[in-house]
Amino acid sequence: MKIIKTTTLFVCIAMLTMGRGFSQEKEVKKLSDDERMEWWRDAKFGMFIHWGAYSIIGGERGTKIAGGGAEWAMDKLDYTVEDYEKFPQMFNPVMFDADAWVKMAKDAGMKYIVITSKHHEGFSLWDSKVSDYDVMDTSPFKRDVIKELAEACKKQDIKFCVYYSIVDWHHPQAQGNLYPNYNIAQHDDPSVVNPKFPKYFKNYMKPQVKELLTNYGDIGVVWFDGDWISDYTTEMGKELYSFIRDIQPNTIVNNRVDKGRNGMEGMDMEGNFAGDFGTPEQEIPDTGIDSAWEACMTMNGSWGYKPSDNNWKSSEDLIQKLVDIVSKGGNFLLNIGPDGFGRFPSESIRRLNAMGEWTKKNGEAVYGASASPYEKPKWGRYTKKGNVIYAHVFDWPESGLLKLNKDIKVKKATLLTAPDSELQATATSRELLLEVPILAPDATVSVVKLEL
Ligand code: H79
Repeated sequence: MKIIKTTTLFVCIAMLTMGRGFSQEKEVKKLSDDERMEWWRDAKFGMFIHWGAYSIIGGERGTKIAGGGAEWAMDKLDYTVEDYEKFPQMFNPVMFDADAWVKMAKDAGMKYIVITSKHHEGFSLWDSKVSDYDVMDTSPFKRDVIKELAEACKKQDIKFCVYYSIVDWHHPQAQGNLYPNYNIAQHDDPSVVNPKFPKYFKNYMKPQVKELLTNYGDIGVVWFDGDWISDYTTEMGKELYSFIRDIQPNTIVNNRVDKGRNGMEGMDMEGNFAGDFGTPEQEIPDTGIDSAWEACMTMNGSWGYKPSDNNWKSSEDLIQKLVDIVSKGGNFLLNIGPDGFGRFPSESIRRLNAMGEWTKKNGEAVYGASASPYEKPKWGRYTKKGNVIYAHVFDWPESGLLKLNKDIKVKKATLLTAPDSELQATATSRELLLEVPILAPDATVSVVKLEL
């Protein structure tokens, strides 16, 4: 990561918007990289939202069901650009309620929201002046989704962030001209490029990103995707990164803004690449990583709404994944795919509720915590915060004795949910044995607080 000196430069950003909410002039203090990343490092848990015209399709066309993510419906179900346009033309999610969405994220213990402002399909969910293929001009809905969500986030004090796809299957200067004869094997084929792509980058993509950064208040993160296409270059990536930081100096940008990402594993290869954090997709690294990273993951197997996919991860699994990620120094960006009416799937809501119950009781061991210096124990994970180690126990010991790493010099041990009753510890030559109740305090992950 780049080191930038702390400056006290004050940057004046005039946020001129048509509507209410973000039309104030604001003095923004330019933060050091460390300060800039602080909220994000501490947040640990965010909500990804994949929502677009594909949410109407649900990954199905006649008897055909798209394999993998349903947000790829246009490509996987062989729509032409013209055929596909009918979906944005019917996008009318009358049940969309930004306040309710944000509240569900907050109640789950999530600290930020990343919404797909435009996915690969090319349809923009905000009032874009450089596009007619947006929610105001193409759809009967005519409500600026990004604005409503940004305002709801501001009201409920949760960071608002946007996903933006570099890939655009609709724009004629991007991949739009390739349909319907485009197939998945061509997506990263260096010979399949649009010579006009630099025009799309300059006259469409950058102005769109600028709109998102000027009309909707503070943007916590800009989360790019589609970095793999051969049309997109590292020069464009670096230009885009500084373009964003010039508009909003404290915005965080993921590493898919550049070309350094090492596949789905998500961290950068060796080299000089722009971007503030790595983006493992649908996987969690085996061990801790020293630089900033965020694992994004689906609750079933699809990012976009896909009712045929019932392969839901259990709430227990999701809570343990959150702990696993935090114990390795990362963030967890967990996805929701609302349907074409604007509803979260009930299966997702149930899982959010379970995670909220757990984080409400055990949040102290997660938010602001970092990777532990100790080896991964057999029964669970460790996280660390200042002078405290939290032992997250997935498999509660039937013996009533929890085996801790012998290097942990415990001054005081308690269950996180019972701070008044101290637990007894006995050191042997090989381990530290902690006497714990026979019954696990939490069915999913019980947390023991170890003050050093
Ligand atoms: O938005 C979600 C997915 O739709 C998006 N990223 C998450 C956050 C995503 N798009 N594509 N992929 C994930 C998988 C891409 C796999 C790739 Fe390839 C392998 C891209 C290039 C090589 C698949 C195979 C696409 C082209 C060839």
